[in-house]
Amino acid sequence: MRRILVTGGAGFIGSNFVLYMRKAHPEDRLIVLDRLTYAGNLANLIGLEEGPEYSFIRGDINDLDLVSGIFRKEEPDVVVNFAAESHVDRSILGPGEFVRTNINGAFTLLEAARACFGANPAKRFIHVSTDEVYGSLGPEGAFTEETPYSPNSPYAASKAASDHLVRAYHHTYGLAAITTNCSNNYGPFQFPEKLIPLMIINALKGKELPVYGDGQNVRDWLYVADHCSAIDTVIEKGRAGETYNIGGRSERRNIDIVGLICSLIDERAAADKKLKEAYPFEGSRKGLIRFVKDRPGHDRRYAIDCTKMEKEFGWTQKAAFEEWIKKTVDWYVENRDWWERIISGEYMGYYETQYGGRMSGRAPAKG
Ligand code: NAD
Ligand code: TDX
Repeated sequence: MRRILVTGGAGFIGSNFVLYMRKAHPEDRLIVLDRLTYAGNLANLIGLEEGPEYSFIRGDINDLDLVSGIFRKEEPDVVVNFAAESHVDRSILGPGEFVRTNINGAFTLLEAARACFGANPAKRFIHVSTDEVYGSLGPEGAFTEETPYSPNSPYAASKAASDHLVRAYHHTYGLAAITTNCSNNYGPFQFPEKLIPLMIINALKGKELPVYGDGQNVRDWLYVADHCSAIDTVIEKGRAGETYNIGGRSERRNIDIVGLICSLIDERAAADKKLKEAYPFEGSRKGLIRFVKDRPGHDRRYAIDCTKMEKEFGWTQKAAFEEWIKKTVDWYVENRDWWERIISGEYMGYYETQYGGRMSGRAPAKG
């Protein structure tokens, strides 16, 4: 039995990871530490019961006393750090929390891990990072583990800073730390501020669909369960001090994703009388698309080269994008309670700040 401390385990990827591990390794003890910010949601972890296999602790990774106490009491074998402020637009509106959690919080966790794990090679610290640390790509090529860091948003810079700290703790103190850099995730429990859930929810409700700039920006989409299996693989097989890129091998332009979501929802509504009654809409939802003022410093293209994961461990993605985006749309349609509770709260204040002055954008040309 391993004891695994999962920070940020009530967020999108963290909760998917906890549920994934519960099934894949039922013998492990999972300890979730989460501050429950706006993005953390205990409803993501419903069905898990406190006991020998699972505990939830509400707390801040910046709280050294709390974190050190957890390390002493639980004596984890593995830490997986998902806890972060994760939304680029929020980092542009207010970078302070990103520095506090993503840099200082990671530093605090590393300090607690150093005191408890020392240079023990059997005690692993997995730091979950992003492809955004590498900056923006032109039309060709992909980020490898050797690509120099070139972060462009306050979010990306804060993640880059934490990656450097993780590296330094391995090289200086021998901490058995590993960093994973992954591309854009999609799937159940993603907070509605992110592109895919935002577009699904707005399209259902017949609200305008704000596409930044010309909509030609490209992201490399990774289904969240494939990300979870990659982290599981890294925990078991990853080499201390290494970094691993995890990608979806599914590059798509934003405008194409939004168009696809519109078609999927139109089709579902046409086939589902109750859904059509709940969300009446005439015509194609593509008519809701609006090109709006671009995100400042908007990175043009991300793509991950995950050859290292594939060659060293035989890891590969199982989810084909077109199939799993459809399943993701279905999940949001079938779990309206989950997101309706979120969008009725503090989220609307954020939405107004982010989109209120932007919605005068133009619709795409017909055809
Ligand atoms: P999320 O915003 O959905 O969840 C973050 C979680 O961290 C929330 O549960 C929140 O309550 C918690 N948290 C925030 N501050 C905390 C603090 N100070 N102490 C303890 N808990 C705190 O994020 P996500 O999309 O699940 O991302 C998880 C990790 O993966 C992040 O580190 C992010 O940078 C990275 N990542 C995400 C993506 C993506 O597409 N979502 C892609 C690449 C990397
Ligand atoms: O309303 C929108 N309109 C729009 O055109 C939103 C919210 C986004 N976009 C664009 C911006 C990006 O090009 O869609 C793309 C995806 O945007 P986000 O969902 O905000 O993701 P991104 O900025 O690419 O960052 C994500 O992937 C890397 C995660 O949020 C990060 O946590 C992760 O590190």
